[in-house]
Amino acid sequence: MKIHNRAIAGIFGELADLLEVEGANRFRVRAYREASRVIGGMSEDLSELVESGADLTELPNIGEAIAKKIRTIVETGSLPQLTEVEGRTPASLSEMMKLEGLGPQRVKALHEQLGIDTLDDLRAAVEAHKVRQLRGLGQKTEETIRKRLERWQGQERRIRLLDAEEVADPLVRLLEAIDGVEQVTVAGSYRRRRETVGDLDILVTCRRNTPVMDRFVAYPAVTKVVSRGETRSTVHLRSGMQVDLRLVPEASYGAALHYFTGSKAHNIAVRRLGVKQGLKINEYGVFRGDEPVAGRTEEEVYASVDLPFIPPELREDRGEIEAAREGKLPQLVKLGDIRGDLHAHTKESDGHDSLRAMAEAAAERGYEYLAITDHSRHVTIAHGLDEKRLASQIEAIDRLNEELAGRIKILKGIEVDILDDGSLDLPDAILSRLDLRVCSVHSKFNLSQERQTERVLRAMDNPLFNIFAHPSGRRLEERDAYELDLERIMRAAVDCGCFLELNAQPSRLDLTDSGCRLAKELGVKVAISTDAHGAGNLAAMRFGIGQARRGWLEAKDVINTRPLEELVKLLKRA
Ligand code: DGT
Ligand code: CA
Ligand code: CA
Ligand code: ZN
Repeated sequence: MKIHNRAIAGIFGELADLLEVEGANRFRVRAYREASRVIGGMSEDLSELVESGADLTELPNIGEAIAKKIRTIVETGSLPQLTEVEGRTPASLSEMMKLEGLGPQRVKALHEQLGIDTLDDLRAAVEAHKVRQLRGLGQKTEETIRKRLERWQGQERRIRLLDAEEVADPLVRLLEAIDGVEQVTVAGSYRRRRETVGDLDILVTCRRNTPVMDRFVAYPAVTKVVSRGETRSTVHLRSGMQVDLRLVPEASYGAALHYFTGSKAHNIAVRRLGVKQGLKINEYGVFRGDEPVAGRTEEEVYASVDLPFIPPELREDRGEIEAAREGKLPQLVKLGDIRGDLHAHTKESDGHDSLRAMAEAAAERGYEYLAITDHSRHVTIAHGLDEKRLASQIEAIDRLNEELAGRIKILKGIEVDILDDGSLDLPDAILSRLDLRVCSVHSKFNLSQERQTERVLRAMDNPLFNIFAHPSGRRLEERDAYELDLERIMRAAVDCGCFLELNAQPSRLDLTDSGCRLAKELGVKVAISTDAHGAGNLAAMRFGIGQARRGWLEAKDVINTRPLEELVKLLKRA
């Protein structure tokens, strides 16, 4: 496993922030911040570039000194300079900087002029109206800070699955590298592929006297050791994430994995089945009296209550146990079932890569087809395409298809805006020259449910409408879904032969899991699409697959598991 670009960018960003609080040379601070920005926006994988020995100074704004730091990060997973500054600054200052609206400048002023080091200090200063007295802050900022403090405290903080992966990957890699460690598994909501996770639950099996706990609490990203024991420890990481680590004996591994994968509701239901058969099921094993009867594998645990293995994504006590008992578990869709991606952008609108680069990347993933669906003209900030530009893209795709014949088929598409009145943003004449139209709402999110639903239904009346993209418009932890009667939309989609998108971007993931289930129940087929804005981003498909599995979808429920010929037929409504 390798360190992701975003994690590397995060390290430079953190370094810039902390140095700025310290009052370091502003050119240095700017250089690190710039590096963070460049790395965050790159589509190539930086770890791979380092491993292939590429010259990193060819990247914009990356000089020799920063290139060297990048290599250190890729090789060791951390950066000594950051660890050093972190050692000099209280961890609570970094925590304070994560509060929206409080950048390094403000944290520095609060720290130097009011001696504020923690969120608690900050709260006290806000209460005492001291913050408004600082130069450049004032009463309004103080009020904003108060509100944000309240929100910060009130809500259960969850992080998106992608961010959790980026925290988990290097940690798992470090644990696996310890001599004597056998298995490392991230259980909990992470393994169930929930769209957000509260904390990480890691299970480790190892030989006797392996110093797992020592190494775990000494991990450089740990900011606080909450508890430390022989078989269980809990820490907080710099990212704000809590991690629980448990050492479990081989003989209990399956039982522990089952228990800590959850969900709690699923566990309770399984335990209840056990009780009926005179069995006690817990994280140590399955017992009849004091006699252990199972526990080494999860399959054993399920078999002890006469159930087949239930995939983690289904374990929410939403009918999976009944289905398992009746032999009616769904054959969940897998990444390997996917034959292509039906929503992707290029540089023509707001993507980062060329048509050719996107095509190559899709071919490398083994796809049979890729639909290019840039934005339409209404989305001006994304340089949406008008008729003329779309016409030349159509020609470019035709030429590329001749060249790539036999490797991959590029489908001509568009992500066309659904306008306020339910019409589509481009004339039928040009839309009808395309292989498919992905349609979406990018404006007027605040309409009433009735009007928003009517707007989409009207758009679906156009026989050129194929796929309703990111059908809720939400952004996880950022923007709520708009009001929409999804069930009505789905019923109409069945009638007119349209499809709904499950957008695989880790901050979107709409349809939700229950949305997928509703779609299946009503008979609407789903397109799992990445909406990739760069070649590397096609890999987001795994998040869509996770969500689809949570929604009980099978390959037959998903249109982009179909061979090209079948797909093309599905896309012809009339
Ligand atoms: P999260 O972290 O909020 O995203 O969700 P989970 O599911 O990872 O929950 P977490 O971390 O509190 O606990 C991990 C698993 O441990 C959970 O999925 C099931 C199991 N577990 C925790 N507490 C209980 C409990 O009181 N009873 C049972 N049966 N299982 C529990
Ligand atoms: Ca958890
Ligand atoms: Ca936990
Ligand atoms: Zn898009």
